[in-house]
Amino acid sequence: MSTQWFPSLLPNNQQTALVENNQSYSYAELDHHVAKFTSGLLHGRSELNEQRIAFFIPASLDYVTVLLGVWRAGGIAVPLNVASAIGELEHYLSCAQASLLVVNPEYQSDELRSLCKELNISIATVAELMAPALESPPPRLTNQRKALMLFTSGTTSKPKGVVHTFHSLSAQITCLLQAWEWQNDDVIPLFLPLHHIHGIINVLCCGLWAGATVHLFPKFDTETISRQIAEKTYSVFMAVPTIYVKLIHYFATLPEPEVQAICQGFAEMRLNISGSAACPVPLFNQWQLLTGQVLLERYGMTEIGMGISNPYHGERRAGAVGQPLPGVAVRLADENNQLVLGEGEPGEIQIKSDNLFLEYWQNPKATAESFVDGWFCTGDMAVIEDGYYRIMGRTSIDIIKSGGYKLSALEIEGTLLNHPAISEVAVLGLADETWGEAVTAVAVLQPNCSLNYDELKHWCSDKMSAYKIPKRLHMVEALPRNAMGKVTKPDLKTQLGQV
Ligand code: MLC
Ligand code: AMP
Repeated sequence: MSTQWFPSLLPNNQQTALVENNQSYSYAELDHHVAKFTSGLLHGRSELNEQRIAFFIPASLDYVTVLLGVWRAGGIAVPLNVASAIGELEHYLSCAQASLLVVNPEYQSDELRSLCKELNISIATVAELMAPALESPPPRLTNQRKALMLFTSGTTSKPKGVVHTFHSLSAQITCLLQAWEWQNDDVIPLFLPLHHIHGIINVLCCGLWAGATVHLFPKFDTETISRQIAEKTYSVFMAVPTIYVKLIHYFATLPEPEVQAICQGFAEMRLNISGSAACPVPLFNQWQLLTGQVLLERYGMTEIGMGISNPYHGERRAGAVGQPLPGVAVRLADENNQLVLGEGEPGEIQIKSDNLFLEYWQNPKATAESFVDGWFCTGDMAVIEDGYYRIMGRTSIDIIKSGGYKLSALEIEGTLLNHPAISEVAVLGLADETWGEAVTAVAVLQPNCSLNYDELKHWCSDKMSAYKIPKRLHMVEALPRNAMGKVTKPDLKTQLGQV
């Protein structure tokens, strides 16, 4: 296993690197694509000097070509959520000050073109950028160079750009290759969104660095993926809990022999992983009952990569996330930042590791505020029980986890307040069997106005990514507020029947 940064060192062999729509691409072919794209991107320059190259491309050979090509050329890759609304894209592109947006031909809407024109950003497809591969090797870059910018919802209203370096990404990948024993004969389906660390690092980059095979899907296509599983195509499966729930719901629609075949496909894999959100204990148990697989649950975050994991060998405990990964130091601290040392006592998870992000893009204040004495404060609460960490929740009620996506209640409230019928609104995450938490809006209407759920959903559809749109709407006369006028969301949750 190479300890160097892999995009410049893809093996020149015939092993299958990627499969897209039944078309296979060997590592040699991928390398050649990336070389041509890098050449076109450089366009005679020696390197990109950390220019931000954004891309708006679903999981595909093109996506991988752009990601690796930008890294080879010395740019910062900014993969964008392909489900974004135009207003969200405007924020990402202007915050990153991207110089170029690489798009799929079918994603080049007039709206996107005029946005790029307004922001002075060039726009091109992968095919347009391809050029004959350079004879000379790609530029040599130090591993402190900035490599990747991902947008994450914080407690503040607008998503911040989380910047990782080649160093932090290499540390994250090598740590997982070791902990989960990646092999070059592994085959893994990749259906997770490719603007988040889970899909990009845990699946795609680990797979490619290990020399394994990654099957690309633009979204979670239950039927096709289940068929492949029944045919024993895959050895490893990584997903958010919602996907395991959706699979179980899907099984209920199938004849028994088909369910048996899919479950047998899972049974024969070497590893099933769950993460990005809490895996409920009943789900963990049900999965084991159906497939024989003991889910390996792990805990991570955009800023830290993966931090804590149940073991590959040894006890994988339901409801717990296990122990710190190799190279990750974890401590728990109370609200006064005093270390919590006893088992069973809750504290905020704080992390020190080579895996950590470098900074929030052009936001030194937010970066500094997220560290205490060199420890990154995750905002997640945990306890240690019998040597394993168990996540208890988050310090902020304004962070919602829905189907593995981290959402800012304040960002959604900010948009909903523009609705002409809404006078006041509070957004909450309420417990939900499928999504973990379901985005719920509680609104006070303007005098003489009315609003129903379908109207709200329709109004939201071009203003936010579909998965942020509230799943429920409650109307109230007034929101509960404390003496300072702040909405007391825990009271609101209680009013809605949740503790
Ligand atoms: C889709 N929908 C969601 C949703 N995903 N609603 C709430 N929360 C979500 N996460 C809605 C759509 O808007 C649509 O609504 C309906 O569900 C069907 O959409 P779909 O696209 O067909 O859904 P599906 O493909 O089933 O998507 C579900 C999912 C997806 C679970 C596959 O959400 C997903 O890929 N989640 C993973 C996110 C992830 O990778 N997070 C990792 C972040 S990194 P309607 O009303 O129009 O029908 C991180 C660090 C770490 O957290 O530790 O990993
Ligand atoms: P993101 O900012 O999108 O990377 O999401 C990171 C957040 O996901 C963490 O801060 C946790 O709140 C949550 N998370 C990730 N893995 C788990 C897990 N196994 N259990 C509970 N929460 C998790």
